[in-house]
Amino acid sequence: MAAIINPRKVAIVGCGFVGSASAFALMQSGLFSEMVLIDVDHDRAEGEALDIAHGMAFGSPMNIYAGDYSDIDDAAITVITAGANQAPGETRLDLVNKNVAIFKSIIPQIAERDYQGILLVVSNPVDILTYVALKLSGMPANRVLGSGTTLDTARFKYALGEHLGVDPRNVHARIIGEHGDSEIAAWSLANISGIPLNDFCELRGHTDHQRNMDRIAEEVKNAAYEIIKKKRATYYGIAMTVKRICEAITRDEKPILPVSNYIDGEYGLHDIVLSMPAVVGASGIEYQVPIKINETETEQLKASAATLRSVIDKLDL
Ligand code: 6V0
Repeated sequence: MAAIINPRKVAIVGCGFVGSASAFALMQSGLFSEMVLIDVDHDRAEGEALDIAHGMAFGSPMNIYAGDYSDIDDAAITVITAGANQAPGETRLDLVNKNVAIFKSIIPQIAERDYQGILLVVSNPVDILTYVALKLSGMPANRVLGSGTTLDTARFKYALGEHLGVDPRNVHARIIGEHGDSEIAAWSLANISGIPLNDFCELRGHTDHQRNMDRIAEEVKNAAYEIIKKKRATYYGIAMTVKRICEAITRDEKPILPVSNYIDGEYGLHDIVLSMPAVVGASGIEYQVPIKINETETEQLKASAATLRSVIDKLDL
C-alpha cells in the first residue's frame, strides 16, 4: 500500500555539487522539516547531511540524514540530481547515455514503491531525463517535471535586469524549449512590468535592439559553458531554482514557471518533454499555460523539439 505523503519531507537523490547545494538551499528555506539524502556513495551523503546539519543552529530546525530508497516513500518531493555533469566543452546532450543508465538504476526503485509524491528531475540532459523518468516510472505526467529552462529564465532576467538597470523581478521574459543549445528566448512576449521591452530599452538609452538581443540570448545560452570552464560545475543558480520549484509545490503557490513538462498535442508537438510555461502547485504541473509566440519562435520551438526527439528515438526504454 502506498505511504501517506508528508508534505514537509523532501528527498534528494545524488549529493554532488548540485544535490548538496540544493540541500543547503532547502535547509535554509524552512520549507521542510525532514530531508533525506541518497547517493551511491553513501559516505558522501552522510558527510553532506552532517555538514549541513551543523548550520541548523543558525537556521530552521529539521531532521536531515543519509538514507536509502525506503526513506523516499512519504517524501512530498524527490529531487533527482544524480549523474555525470558536463566536462568543459561537453554539451548536455553528450551526457545522455551515462545518465540514462543511471536513471535506469534509480527510477525503478522509486516506482516499485508506488511513490505518490512529485519527481523533480534536475540531472542533464534534463528534458530527456524527465521523459525517461516519466516513461520508466509510469507516474502521471503532472507529477514528473524537470527544472527545465527555469534556470535559463533566471539567467535571462538577470542579464536583462543588468542591461536595463532594473530589478530582474520586474523583467517578464522567458526562455523556452530545450534546456540546452536549442533553447529559445521568447522575445515576442518580453516586457518590463507591462512596458514593451523595446520602449523600456529606449527609455534607458539602448536603441540597437537586435544586436543587444542576440548578445543577451547567446550569453544566457552559453552561461553554463562559461561557468564550467572557470570553476568545473554550476550549482548555486540551480540550487536556487530547485528551492523556487519546491516552494511553488510545497506552498501551493501556483506560479507560472517554464519547467520541463510532458507535451502531447500543444504547439503541434507530440510525446515530448521540454519547457513551456505551466502553473506549478501542490499537485505538480497543475495546467499548461498556452502562450502566443510568433512564427519564428514557433519554428524554433519545433526545431528544439525535433532535436530532443532525435535523441529520444535512439534510447532503449
Ligand atoms: P557531481 O558533483 O558529479 O554529482 C553527481 C552525484 O551523483 C555524485 O555524488 C554521484 O555519486 C551521484 N550518483 C551517480 N550515480 C548515482 C546513482 N545511481 N544513484 C545515486 N547517486 C548517484 O555532478 P553535479 O552535482 O555537478 O551535477 C549533477 C547533474 O546535474 C549533472 O547531470 C549536471 O549536468 C546537472 N545539472 C543540471 C542543471 C540544470 O539546470 N538542470 C544545472 C547544473 C547541473
